[in-house]
Amino acid sequence: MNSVVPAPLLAGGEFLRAFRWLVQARVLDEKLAALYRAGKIPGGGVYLGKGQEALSVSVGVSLRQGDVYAPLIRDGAGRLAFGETVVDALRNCLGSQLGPMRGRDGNVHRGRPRDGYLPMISHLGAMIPVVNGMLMAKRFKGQSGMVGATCLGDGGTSTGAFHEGMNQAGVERLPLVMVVADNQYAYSTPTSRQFACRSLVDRAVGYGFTGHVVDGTRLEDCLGVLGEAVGLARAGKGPQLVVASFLRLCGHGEHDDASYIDPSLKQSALGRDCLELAQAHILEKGWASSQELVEWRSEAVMTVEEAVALVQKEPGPDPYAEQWCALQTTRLSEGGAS
Ligand SMILES: Cc1ncc(C[n+]2csc(CCOP(=O)(O)OP(=O)(O)O)c2C)c(N)n1
Ligand SMILES: [Mg+2]
Repeated sequence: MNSVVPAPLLAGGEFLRAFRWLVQARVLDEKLAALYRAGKIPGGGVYLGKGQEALSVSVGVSLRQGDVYAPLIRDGAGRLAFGETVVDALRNCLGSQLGPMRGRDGNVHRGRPRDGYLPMISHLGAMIPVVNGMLMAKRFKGQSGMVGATCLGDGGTSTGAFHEGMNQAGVERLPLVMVVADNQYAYSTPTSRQFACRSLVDRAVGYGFTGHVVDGTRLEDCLGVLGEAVGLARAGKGPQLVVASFLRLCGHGEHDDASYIDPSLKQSALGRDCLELAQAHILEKGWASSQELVEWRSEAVMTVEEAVALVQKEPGPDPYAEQWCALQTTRLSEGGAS
């Protein structure tokens, strides 16, 4: 059954908290793009979340300690809201030995599994069975009240891993919140070449999930729907599928100019920038002044600049001196020391 419950009214404080993570994530992304163009990112690509931060941050703020979160490449906002620091993100991207993957990764495959924050394997559905496995392990240990959330793009829903993971979560009635970011393209493939159902939320019925749809450009709606979906999963109401619609406001990665994106989509409601809409919402509600919005952005810029200055002085990994475990939490590796 698909949810038709309207999003609950949000208090300003909750909205502003999420908004500030959104701004921090946008500013961090902008810096990463600049560093990439300057040839300062040793590990490869930079993938931005521009346009989908409202959805991403809503996942991060809806989870709590003890939950499992497996973000994907466009989830910088959710990562920060779930507890990743700007310094940790930059250490990973700039190859610092002190980063969460000890300088072995270089972009988005970072995490801290002991904190329930999983390093990404792939963008195309591989994390669903991993989250399912963690939720089942917690269940076998007698733990309850936790939720696992992971994200996927529209293209990722065409994969076998998505089907297997969804089916397993449905059969086991796991507290999984599956968040689909339908950003209209998988690399350059439009959704018309990706699926033939009316909406991806229709798939919820087939897998035994409760389905939710949300306008991913509106932070207030995303917070309401994610809060509801996470609450239902936590209360033992089974797995939840949230499908959010918006447009990817950037290339697939910083190497891609996105010239194939249909210009009419950019002009449509899907093409609105969630950051601009959230700012307008704050001003309309009187929760902050224009001056405060400017100051918050400046603070976010300062946080990023200070972190870059710190991390750029840190050493990279020394291949002769170190053991090859990628994770900083080496006890998670086979035979690893504490
Ligand atoms: C098995 C495999 N095939 C192809 C790729 C390259 N690839 C990474 S992301 C992506 C497109 C994903 O599109 P979507 O799921 O819509 O997510 P979005 O990029 O829009 O966030 C592709 C083709 C890959 N990582 N793995
Ligand atoms: Mg997509």
